Amino acid sequence: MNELSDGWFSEISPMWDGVALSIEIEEHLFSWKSEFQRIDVYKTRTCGNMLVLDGIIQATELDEYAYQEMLTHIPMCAHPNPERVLVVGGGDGGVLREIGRHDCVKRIDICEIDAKVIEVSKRFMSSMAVGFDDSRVSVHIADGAEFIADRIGFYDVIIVDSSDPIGPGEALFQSPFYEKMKSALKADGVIATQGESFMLHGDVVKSLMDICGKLFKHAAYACILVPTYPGGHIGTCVCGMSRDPREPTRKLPPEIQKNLRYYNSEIHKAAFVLPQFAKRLFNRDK
Ligand code: SPM
Repeated sequence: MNELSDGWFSEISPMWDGVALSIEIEEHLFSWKSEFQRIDVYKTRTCGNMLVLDGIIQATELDEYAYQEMLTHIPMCAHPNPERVLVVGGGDGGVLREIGRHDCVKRIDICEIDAKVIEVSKRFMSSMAVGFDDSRVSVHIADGAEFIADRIGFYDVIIVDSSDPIGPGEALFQSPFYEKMKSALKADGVIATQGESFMLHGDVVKSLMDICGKLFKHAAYACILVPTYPGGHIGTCVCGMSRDPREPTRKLPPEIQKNLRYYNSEIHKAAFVLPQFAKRLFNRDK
């Protein structure tokens, strides 16, 4: 099976072997081979513009809000007063857009390895890239693990919005990176990382949860429904240095909540309720 056939894009990966999500496209808007990966943008028939890296769907205009809101507002609301926030990856700007809704934030650093992803998102995915317009944002084009190495005890919240662990995102799923993130957090810091799907690749999610369980006082996995990710599902691994991130410490004010489509305080708590096989997988229940 080819990635492009009869006007349809199919997402093919060994991470979901033998299964492929297909989306009907109207136009191939952009294609570029950067230093790190192939970047494609499609105009789809029913999902708006779609950003694809190395053949893997990163975001569609139809449903990007679900992932970006949950990956952002869970850690941000688990922390009582996040002032310094770091995004690793997230070059489309969607997570920046969500962080920017929080007035308590004073500084937002984003460390994206591939400058071309930012450039392309500003051109074709403007509803997400609007996040770069916030004056609190500083952009760093660098490797995430190297960037955080000398920022000891600096951040309240770190959000890792990575691609899958095949390609430039691979190191972001390994223990040394999590050790560096822990060092870069303040004593009451919170992290949230792209946690993959326990339905499709339990081994990847279990490895992530094992790493986090050893390093952090609290580590938990929250589910997010995203129709244009394989299986219609992804998760986030959320860790707290001192407090349990499953419980929001702040409720978003009505003027912010009214602009959100997925996150609220109820789903913050409910997203951490796991099916039995996942509890077993994470050794939370035999
Ligand atoms: N800001 C959006 C960037 C997307 N980052 C996550 C992409 C994950 C793509 N693969 C999902 C595979 C399902 N486990």
